[in-house]
Amino acid sequence: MSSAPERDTTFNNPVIPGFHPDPSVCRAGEDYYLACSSFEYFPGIPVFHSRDLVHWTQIGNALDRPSQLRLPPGTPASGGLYAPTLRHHDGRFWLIVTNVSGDGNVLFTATDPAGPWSDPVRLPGVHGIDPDLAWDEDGTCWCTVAGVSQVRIDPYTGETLGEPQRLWSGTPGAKAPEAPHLYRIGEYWYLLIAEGGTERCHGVSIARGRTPNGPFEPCPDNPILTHRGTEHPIQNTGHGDLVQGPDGSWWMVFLGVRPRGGTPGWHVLGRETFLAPVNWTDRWPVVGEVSPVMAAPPWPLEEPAARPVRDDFDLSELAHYWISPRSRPAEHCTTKERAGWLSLRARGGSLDDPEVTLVGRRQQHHSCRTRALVDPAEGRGGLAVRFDEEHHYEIETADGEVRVLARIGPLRSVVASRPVAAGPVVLRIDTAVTREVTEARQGPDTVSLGVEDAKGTFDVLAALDGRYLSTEVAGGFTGRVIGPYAVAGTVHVDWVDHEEVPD
Ligand code: 6LW
Repeated sequence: MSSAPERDTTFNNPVIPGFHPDPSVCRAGEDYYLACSSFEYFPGIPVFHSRDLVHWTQIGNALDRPSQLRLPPGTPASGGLYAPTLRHHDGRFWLIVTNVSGDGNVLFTATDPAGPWSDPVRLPGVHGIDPDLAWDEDGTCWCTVAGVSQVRIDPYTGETLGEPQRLWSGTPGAKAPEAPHLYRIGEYWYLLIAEGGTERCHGVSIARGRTPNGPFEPCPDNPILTHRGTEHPIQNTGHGDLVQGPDGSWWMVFLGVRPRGGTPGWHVLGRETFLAPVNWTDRWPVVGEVSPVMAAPPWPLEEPAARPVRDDFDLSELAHYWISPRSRPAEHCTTKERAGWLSLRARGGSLDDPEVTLVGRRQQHHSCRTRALVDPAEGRGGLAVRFDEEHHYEIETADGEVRVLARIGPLRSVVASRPVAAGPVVLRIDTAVTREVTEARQGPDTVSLGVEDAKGTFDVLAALDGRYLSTEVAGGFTGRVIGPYAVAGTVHVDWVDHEEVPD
């Protein structure tokens, strides 16, 4: 008789690695859905599904058409779409988010969170970022924003009903009370916020009241989550959202970063989504210990979805994880021009420009390998690691030559070049995390860029310090994105491999 399958006793944190910040989670029956910020990238607001809160599969991007998301060329890196809130209410899914470079606060609905989502309902009377939605027993909808203030809205029309009022601004002296989420749990309304700023002082605090409008009494043990001032390998923890597990227990998703290297430590993957258990004492939440490897929750974990290394571009639509800066017009990015290939037609911009033709995916592992078979016969392009327009490394090919270029702030350099045989070429970028810090100023990783010959030998043209493609250097709210691009003519890409290389 076959024995029962071994149950997972642990899970890895982050549960959604790579640049997936500001997570908002909701439960619908036995299904869980989660959405994250996406800033200047199109499509925007990745949506994930899980049955166990641990294994998440991207099922779409909520804003995947220009009528939902306009990010003009003037949208700055880390502008665009800030923190969303995702909720399930009255038989439908609701997503509210701030486009800081466009229409401000906008609200979308869907019957299926995989999409399609509606066109936006604008909320011109709601001022502030990090909008939250909560409904009280009589169906009144409250919209709460960073600061923290609240206004009643009609979620169907976007109309504000009454004047905004200030609720609670967090711990006296703590900066940036933001990311509010309001919950009715038992006899209390709980107001969860982030405070301290999204950097190393980040934390989660909570208050409770008898009505959705307060007054709110702060938890005596605030912050209920922070790693500020610790050696913890997961830093900047904050921006949480609470959800009940399948067994009625409570859990919190939140953002964190994993700095690497010497001091001050550099995080290259952006702010990632983590999970922690929550218990209750005296009707206050107590967040459990957070670690890179966590004890599994007390219910069976699903088999994680297979993640193929190779994307062959055999489908008419791109996989959900491919994103582009600000826009991705079909005439510049298509798999319909050459069957089984991705064709990238340059828009005249380079990686230094806001509207470069680039299709990238979030780097999700500190040590990883990305390879692409690129045919430059009709143009110039290659494979890039992008942080933003001022911070990127790329291996580029055209006219029988490959070259490595680096952009670091005001500095731009052709780091290396060499001739290459005409025809399609395998371009490769490896990132290798700094395993052992032997001196204070050591960077977080090394980014090696080169070509691969027919035998798979990696011919490295340049090995560059990865600190310059990190948030601590580049600034902002995103993380590394890796993928093919075109800067002249049309470049065809047969496949892209992206895989973790065990540390
Ligand atoms: C987001 C705010 C924050 O709106 O950073 O970490 C901003 N928290 O809540 C962008 O992610």
